[in-house]
Amino acid sequence: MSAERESDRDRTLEALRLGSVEVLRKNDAGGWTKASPRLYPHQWSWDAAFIAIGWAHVDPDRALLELERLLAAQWRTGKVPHIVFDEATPVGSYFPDWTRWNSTLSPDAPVTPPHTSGLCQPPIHALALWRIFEVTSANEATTVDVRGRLARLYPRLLAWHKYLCTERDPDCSGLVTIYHPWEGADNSPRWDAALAAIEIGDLPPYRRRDIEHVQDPSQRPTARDYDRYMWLVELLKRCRYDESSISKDHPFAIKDIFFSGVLLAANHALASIAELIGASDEDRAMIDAWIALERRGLMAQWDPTCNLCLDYDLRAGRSIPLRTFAGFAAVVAGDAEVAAAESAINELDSPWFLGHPALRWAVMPSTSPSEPAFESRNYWRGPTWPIIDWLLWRGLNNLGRTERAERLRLQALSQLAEGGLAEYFEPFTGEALGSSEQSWTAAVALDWLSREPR
Ligand code: 9WN
Repeated sequence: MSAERESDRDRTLEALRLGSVEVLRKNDAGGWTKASPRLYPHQWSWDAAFIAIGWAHVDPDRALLELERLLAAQWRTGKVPHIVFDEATPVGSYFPDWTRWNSTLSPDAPVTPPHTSGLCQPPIHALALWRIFEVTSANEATTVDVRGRLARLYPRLLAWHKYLCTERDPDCSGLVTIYHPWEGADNSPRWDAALAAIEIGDLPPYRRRDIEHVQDPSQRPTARDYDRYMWLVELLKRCRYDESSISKDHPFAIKDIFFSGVLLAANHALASIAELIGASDEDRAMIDAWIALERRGLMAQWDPTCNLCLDYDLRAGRSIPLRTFAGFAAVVAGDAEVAAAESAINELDSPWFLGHPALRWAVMPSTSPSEPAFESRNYWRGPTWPIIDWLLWRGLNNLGRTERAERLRLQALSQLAEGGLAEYFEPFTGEALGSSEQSWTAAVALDWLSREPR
């Protein structure tokens, strides 16, 4: 690269870094960060974990606070709720608000305020805490007692993973069951058949807020999908969010392969944290057993035709044969003992995915452009999501594929430098879609930028 192009690139990346810090600061609500300024004005679970990774590069104390606040809202079952609502934000700014969730119907919900939703999201938290430890260990100037705070958070983190490995996997399949599309990737075509089979009963009226913020409805879930999302919430409330009733009767119950791949990665991070803080041998043996089970779970869902792992619909009794980002669960898991990871890496650059000739950037489309269900602008049905690229990048590095990971990092950064810090992007044009100033996008940008050679 010529010296001139190199300094152009340096300037572009520095502008991206400053812009990312600005987004986190702007969305900082004091101890926690809004997922985005208008569309998502509360604390979301997996957003908070990515956001903490971003804060680790700016303010490690703030990074830990983010997760301390989230984990303080943990349910008695160990569940970490997918939304912790901000009391200061007017009810009605986001729908469904806490009154609609009414999660205090459950004896397991935490003391309010703050109010929470009744679902959960992929467990990025241990990955984030371990990343905070790595970032701060490399910085001699850090005065924050990261190890002490990890030790204090550890029981909650362990309870969270235990919840996922038991309540969400009562049959010990090594795979996590989700009960709502909001626990995974909202309107992904992965859920289409399961949602279509749901009969909606007496659904109380509601007013969506998301399409008031994102005014192009083609970027958001359809009214038909939304009715089903809301009906599933009504059913969860009817059984007071009781785990065993949900597991038995809830009409939407899917072994989510992506969630499961994240959990395997997170259990490795939890094992590292357990070692760091000197957790008991019993705990460490339990985490190792979860890891062993999850490796088998991912392999059981390996599909040699797609070269990917597939979700499994428990109610329909069948796998969901679709090519989406979720199929790369074994790569996300970053565990070399899962043989599926190698095959999936070979699939990464196929024309179904990053080798598709029309992509603006070689980053992961949420659904393969060659799938009939693909829609280039619609949320999880096609657009690219930087946090998904971050998880793939991390997994590739853990699998020793550092050169492939680096190419992905560079493409992902180029997308952000050109398109901005949006929620998601149109794969063929790179156009920014959804919310602008999305906190977790800024956060992964900061982590990627920290890997720039100095
Ligand atoms: C519902 C906050 C969240 C993300 C989800 C994303 C979207 C919410 C919504 O925004 O979901 O939880 O209202 O559409 O799908 O992954 O955590 O960024």
